[in-house]
Amino acid sequence: MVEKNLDFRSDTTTWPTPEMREAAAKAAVGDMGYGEDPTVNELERVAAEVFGKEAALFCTSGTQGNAVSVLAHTDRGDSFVCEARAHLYTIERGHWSVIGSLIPKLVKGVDGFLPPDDVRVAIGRRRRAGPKTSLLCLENTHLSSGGSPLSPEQMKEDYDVAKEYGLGVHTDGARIFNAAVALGVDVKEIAKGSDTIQACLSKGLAAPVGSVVVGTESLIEKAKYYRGMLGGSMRQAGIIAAPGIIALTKMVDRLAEDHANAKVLAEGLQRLGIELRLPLKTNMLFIDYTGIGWTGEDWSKACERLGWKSRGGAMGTRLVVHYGIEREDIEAFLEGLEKII
Ligand code: TLP
Repeated sequence: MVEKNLDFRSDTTTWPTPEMREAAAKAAVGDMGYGEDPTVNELERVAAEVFGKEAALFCTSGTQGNAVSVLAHTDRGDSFVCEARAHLYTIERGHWSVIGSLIPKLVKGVDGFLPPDDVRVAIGRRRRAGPKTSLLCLENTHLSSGGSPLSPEQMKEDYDVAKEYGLGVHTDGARIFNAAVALGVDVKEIAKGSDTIQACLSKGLAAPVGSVVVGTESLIEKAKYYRGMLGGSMRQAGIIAAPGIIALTKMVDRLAEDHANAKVLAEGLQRLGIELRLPLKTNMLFIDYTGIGWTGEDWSKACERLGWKSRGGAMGTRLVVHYGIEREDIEAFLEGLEKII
């Protein structure tokens, strides 16, 4: 039985599965600072294997995973290239600036994809006199373009440009498994286009806490140093790592259900006159209810009446479909909404 979790705000709101709760309770633990937590070590082994990379690092969150990765690739004062609306640039409190003293060079993406020529221009600009550009950051799926997946071919195109100029590549793969499932490819194929990848365990995969960073031994070693600096060297963390192992080994394929349910939701909303601001690609919808004359407050109140959590913005809002939301819940939501409209 899946515990109902009628919350459209984000897939960060997912609750652990009963199996995860049991695994957490029974997890073997040790001091992670000494490298002695067997469950954390196992999670890192599994993560490296799943992505086909040499090593992995368990981090407290996606933000921490991105921060330690960016720091591992760069020296203070370097610049890095990233998409203009990338989560790590716009939302993560500027760790790259505050801790890394890094200078961002922004490229406007097309559905999250950075056109290779624009990446070249960004790297090349002021190359002789400007700061050293050492890193290209990608985001897959790309949140601001509606959860767009980047294909292995797209990743490779940007990866090749980065390598032409001697840059490292980091991917914010908070939802990289949504990309793999939507594209029907093994995540290893996507991972080939990046030196490090941060993947969240606590979004669609439903683990309660954490992210993994995967990459080469040497980059992971550097990232580990920065994880310690950022307070991420936890102690008996096996308790939170155990659900992470289940996330990686048992929760990936079911993301297809979320994508299918998101499609049912999108079609149902469109029938009611609520538009999609961006094409649906994976598990998130960006909707616009102004066409039916609704305000954000109308939307929030309607959702509250129907027992759902969703915050309406002035022009529309984001709805994320995830574990804990099933087909019948979407259908009941649409029926209720129709009556209110
Ligand atoms: N995204 C969250 C919010 O920003 C709170 C969300 O609800 O979508 N990369 C991407 C693409 C993300 O979407 C997020 C979180 C992160 C990184 C950061 O992960 P956490 O929240 O674990 O630090």
